[in-house]
Amino acid sequence: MIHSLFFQNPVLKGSIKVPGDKSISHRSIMFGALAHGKTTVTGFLKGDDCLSTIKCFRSMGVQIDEKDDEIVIHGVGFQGLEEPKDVLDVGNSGTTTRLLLGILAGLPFHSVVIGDDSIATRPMRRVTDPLKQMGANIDGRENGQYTPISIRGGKLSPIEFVMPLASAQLKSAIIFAGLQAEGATTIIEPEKTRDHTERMIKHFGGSIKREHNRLTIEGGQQFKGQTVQVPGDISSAAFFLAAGAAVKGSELMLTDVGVNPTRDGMIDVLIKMGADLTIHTEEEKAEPVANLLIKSSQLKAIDIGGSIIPKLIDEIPIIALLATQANGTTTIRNAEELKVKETNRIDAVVQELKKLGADIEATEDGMKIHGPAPLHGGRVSSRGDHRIGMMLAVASLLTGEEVQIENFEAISVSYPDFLSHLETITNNQ
Ligand code: SPQ
Repeated sequence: MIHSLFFQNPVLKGSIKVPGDKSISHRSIMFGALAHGKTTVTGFLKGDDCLSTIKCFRSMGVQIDEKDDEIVIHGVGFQGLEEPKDVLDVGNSGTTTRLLLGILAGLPFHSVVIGDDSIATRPMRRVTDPLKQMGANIDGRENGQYTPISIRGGKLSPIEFVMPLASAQLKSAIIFAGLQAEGATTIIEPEKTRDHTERMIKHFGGSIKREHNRLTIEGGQQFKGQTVQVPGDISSAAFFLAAGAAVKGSELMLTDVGVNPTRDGMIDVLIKMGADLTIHTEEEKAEPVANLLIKSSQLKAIDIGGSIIPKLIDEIPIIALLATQANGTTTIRNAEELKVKETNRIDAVVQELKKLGADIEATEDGMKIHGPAPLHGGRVSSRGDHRIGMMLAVASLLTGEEVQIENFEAISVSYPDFLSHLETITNNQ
């Protein structure tokens, strides 16, 4: 589907409540299923990815009721999960794939995990290799690198695992396997990655120890059903934070946004770039939450790299767009993981933004963006990647011309209401 956007002299005003956090929504279903008793989730993201997670757990015999504003999971514990009668289809969701493999690794039945064409290109050996080392029987294309992946779980042994890359999905998969192993599993992260899995273990009555970047998890823990409140997704808010910062005369309030310190790199970047951002922190619950007020201002180029990268990895496409409007050259380094996301996000960002007039170049592990550059209309493509689609929609606000976006429907993976939210804050209807 091609979507045409045209905003003449837009000014963004108003308030938006972005949808629930995708990472937390996935984990709420998983922990709800693995706990005993009822879990009620509010603020759940009903995007395609999280709905895939629901479908997979229903296929393993878990009753999950979808109500208007809440999801109720009737948890069965690890041992209560049943062998699925059909393949487990994760759709476009890397998080579902990798975390699910960690859960399946310890379950005494056979299952096959498949996904869409994008999932079939995403590397899985990072997860399947250590899970095999722990005792799971796993196979897949290219020795377990790509889906379809078949798995017969088994008795797991704990390992001490030094993660070869900073990935919350890899860490979480090993945590789920560690919860089923006999004894203590240790995981050492090269950089701190999002810690929603660890927070949820504690929220569901379990324990996990952290000393610096070293995590220790005991096998055999039992979880009890809980109430989970999912905060707004900072990765979705990022599109409006960038739009509010870059579109002249704008003033936007984003309410109830999750500001977990392992996810808030976008806030640091905005502040360093000179954005006019005010943070009103709310009372801290299982996850910290804030209201964010953004006003437009002149932005300056910055260097982004090192330990901040895992805190803003999914925001790099929209940060790159923001950098096209900043004074000077912005450099993004240490972001080679972008090459194995829903698309190669380095190529996608550089090539699609160039079509709109950006002065941007790809580097080995990131990109360089020279600003400020006037953007113009044109025909671009999301390449089937939700974050590229939404970044290009925000870019259209800066062109004053028509921008046609191919495969725009990909945005439903994480933000089905994105367009209607964009329209409510623009003044050209
Ligand atoms: O689920 P998926 O497709 O991997 O989603 C993405 C995204 O942009 O929404 C990445 F493409 O987010 C990942 C994120 O990049 C979600 C995630 C998580 O919930 O644990 C962790 C990050 O991935 P990784 O590979 O660094 O662990």
